[in-house]
Amino acid sequence: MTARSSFVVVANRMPVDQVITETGREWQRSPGGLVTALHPVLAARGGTWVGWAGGVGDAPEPFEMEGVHLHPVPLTADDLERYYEGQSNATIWPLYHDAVETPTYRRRWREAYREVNARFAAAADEVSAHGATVWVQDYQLQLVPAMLRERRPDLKIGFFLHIPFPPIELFMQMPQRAEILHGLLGADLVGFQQRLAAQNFVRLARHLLGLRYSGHVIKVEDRQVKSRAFPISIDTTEMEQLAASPTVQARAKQIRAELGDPATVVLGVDRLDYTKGIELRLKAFRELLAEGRMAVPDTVMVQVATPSRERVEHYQTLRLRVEQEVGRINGDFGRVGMPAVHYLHQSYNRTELAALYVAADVMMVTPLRDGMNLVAKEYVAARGDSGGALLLSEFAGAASEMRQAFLVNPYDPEAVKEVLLKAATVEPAEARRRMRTMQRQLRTYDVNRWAHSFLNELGE
Ligand code: GDG
Repeated sequence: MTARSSFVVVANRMPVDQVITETGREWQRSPGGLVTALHPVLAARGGTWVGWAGGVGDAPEPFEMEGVHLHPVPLTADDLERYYEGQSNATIWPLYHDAVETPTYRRRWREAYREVNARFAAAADEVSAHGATVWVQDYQLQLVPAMLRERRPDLKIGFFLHIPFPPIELFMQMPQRAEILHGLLGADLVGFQQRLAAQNFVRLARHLLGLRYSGHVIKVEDRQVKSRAFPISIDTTEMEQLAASPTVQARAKQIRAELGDPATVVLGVDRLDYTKGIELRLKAFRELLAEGRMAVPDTVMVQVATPSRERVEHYQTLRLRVEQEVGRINGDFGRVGMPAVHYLHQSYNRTELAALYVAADVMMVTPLRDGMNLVAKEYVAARGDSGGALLLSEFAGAASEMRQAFLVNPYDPEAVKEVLLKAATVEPAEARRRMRTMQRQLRTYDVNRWAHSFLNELGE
């Protein structure tokens, strides 16, 4: 008999990873803001997290960890290929990011997406107590709200989209468009990163389904669906404390020394994803070196590109292009023991990431489109010394809040170069002023605040 909870989170991934220890395999809570924010709410209410535990075939039995019930949903190898890599990451992901890569449409992927969403909805139904609040997360599960409401009209259902929501013209390409829209409209509250996205959604409901709306409330039969923006944030205190710790401070110094104590360290930290604008960042750096406006070893670049979605074709070709560009820059401008770009296709722990943030003079965050971009926020929180400069794309959700960053249009190569030079040579007093304003904002609006605003609006 499964325990039923009054608060349930449904997400593609469970917030835990299986690790191998001396005593065998065990589960560990995975790092990340979403988990940190939701854990207290879940623990206080004996809540349940429904999600995929990783791996294919049979799912582990439901278990409990740190006061939270975990309810794994199984995925087969076919599901993984069609629902996850296919429909989620080769259709929806590129389409919702302004189609910066061409989305691929496949009937079999759509069918798998429907089947897997139904499986998640059934699991959420199973663990939800009467009248429970269920919070569904992200683009992999857009059909779940309606599927769940169909089974359980007693539930209060919220949905949050972590990635951008596209303009109507782009959304209309999708073969499954009405089904997805109906799916989302099964929620009582649909949350987005940005106000414009929430507005797009309301207008789309009228355009595609002829639904009436007033302000941010859409009328769906006898119900009301609210569409609002809730910009996500980070656990600001945690990052501030981590970055200020003696271990991180010492490691940051060591990193600078290992880089040859350059005057300027330029940093990029991203999942290796074509939306993140890694190539344009490298090209800007190459051209500045070629024009003699920057020079090695005075300036060096570090690019962490965490491996991501490696079986999806767009990601394989991106990796080739990025590595070719890195090779070209180092071939042209590096010297023995002194590369211009330190490229790291690896995943790091939080301590090392924080040390990189502390070590960097300019943080380049240049996505072509991004729901929010937490790296930008983490960098700012990590700079307790109020040093450093954040170069930020106007197309990241974070740009709406972080107006004191060095904002740039990533599609304009000359602008990227100018702004990079400006950020690298900013007067310390001005850099501090910019940083402090952004830090104040991050301290008030952290990830806890985000979760609570959403849940309040949902009527919790
Ligand atoms: C999606 C949306 C939205 C990166 N490398 C390592 C590592 N990271 C961590 C960062 C940061 C997170 O991963 C990445 O978050 P982002 O927000 O930058 O980007 P997405 O992964 O695309 O996230 C995005 C977000 O959802 C939340 O709503 O902001 O727009 O696309 O926290 O620090 N963490 C560790 N090792 C690494 O090598 N431990």
